[in-house]
Amino acid sequence: MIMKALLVLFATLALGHSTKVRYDNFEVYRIYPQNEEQLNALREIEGHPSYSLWNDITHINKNVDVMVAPHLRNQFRDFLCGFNYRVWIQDVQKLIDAEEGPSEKATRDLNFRQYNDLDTIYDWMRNLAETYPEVTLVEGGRSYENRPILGVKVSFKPGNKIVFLEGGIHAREWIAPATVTYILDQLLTSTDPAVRSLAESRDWYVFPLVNPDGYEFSRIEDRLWRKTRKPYTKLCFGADANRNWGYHWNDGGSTTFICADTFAGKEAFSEIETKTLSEYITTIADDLEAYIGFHSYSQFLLIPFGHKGLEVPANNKELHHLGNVAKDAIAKRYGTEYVVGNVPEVIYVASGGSFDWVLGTFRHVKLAYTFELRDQGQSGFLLPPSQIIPTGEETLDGLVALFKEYDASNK
Ligand code: 0X9
Ligand code: ZN
Repeated sequence: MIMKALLVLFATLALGHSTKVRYDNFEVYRIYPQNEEQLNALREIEGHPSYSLWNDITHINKNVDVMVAPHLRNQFRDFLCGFNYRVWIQDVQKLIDAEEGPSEKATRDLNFRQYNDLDTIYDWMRNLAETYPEVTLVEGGRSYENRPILGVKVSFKPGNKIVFLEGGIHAREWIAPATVTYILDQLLTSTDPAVRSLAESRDWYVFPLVNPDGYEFSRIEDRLWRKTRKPYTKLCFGADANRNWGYHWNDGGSTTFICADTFAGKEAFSEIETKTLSEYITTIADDLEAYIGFHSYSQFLLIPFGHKGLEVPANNKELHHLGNVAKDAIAKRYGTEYVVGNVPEVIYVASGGSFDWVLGTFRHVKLAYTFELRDQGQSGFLLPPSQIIPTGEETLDGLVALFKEYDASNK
């Protein structure tokens, strides 16, 4: 988006020579709008080239997180006069730097104390396929820059239904691929009987990085990149890969403004990533029981649908019940609090998401969820790597409980 392009330009110029975007002294404000007037004033930020919204402006008393460049600090604080707000993150770059430990390449064991790059994750997956007879490597599609969308199929026995795990559709949400790989690792190696029984009861199709170009770009160039990477103009790249799917495409909560972070694409499936992945999903759809996507941040467990008009799944009540079972299991381990509900009621209208298309197209799919993983904004997209394992543990607890309850009530 223009906003992003200008921010990037500013941040790059500030550094002088390197091409990597820096966010030194960028602040994130958490603002609580208290009336309609304040909500409308905040909406001005949405279209403003120099501010970056980290979440959406929805309703009164719902926090809005805004990243502000240092040269705009005084102007922005003047604007905030009369608002209820806090400086939530004081220096975005500091959090980015804190994420980068000494990076270790691994093929046998993935290091879950760091965020791994694409090659490391893909090498590890290839290695799993060579190590475990239950694991097969699958290609779910291709990216604009011609990377594979790599997945693994884990199958302990024939005749199982399929659970699809999707991570990394939004590039900057690094905890998503980290959590998906953690869960995959546990499905293969855990000796906990509850995890073993879950692992063996389904076939798992696990795709940690469905937006590989975006992920690499967020590692190498701009940590806060969200979209895919196809060039649309000289300044604006990519579409929101979670607004580009073909069920109620561009029907609320997305835009046709090319430069925006929620750009829906030129048409449904205009992005090769969503097109090829949707074609792949179609080939396994007959046996698909569950489609679960992983994002960050906010600690929400979301239920379809995201488009305008409040359509809900046929088994909406069951999805809420199972979601609440997962929520309780998650809270049990470290006290992490989730909110469960349909997309528009919990966050905002957002159409063209992957799980909307999966459920809208394949009505026999029983379970569709999106996890918005840790945290609640303390670090936002820049979750410290020390939280990868706890996030993985609690999220797996949630899945174990959810499927156990589902199986008990569907005997
Ligand atoms: O806006 C999104 O795509 C997700 N939130 S995020 O902050 N990670 O960008 C919510 C996705 C859920 N909505 C639909 N799938 N419709
Ligand atoms: Zn996301």
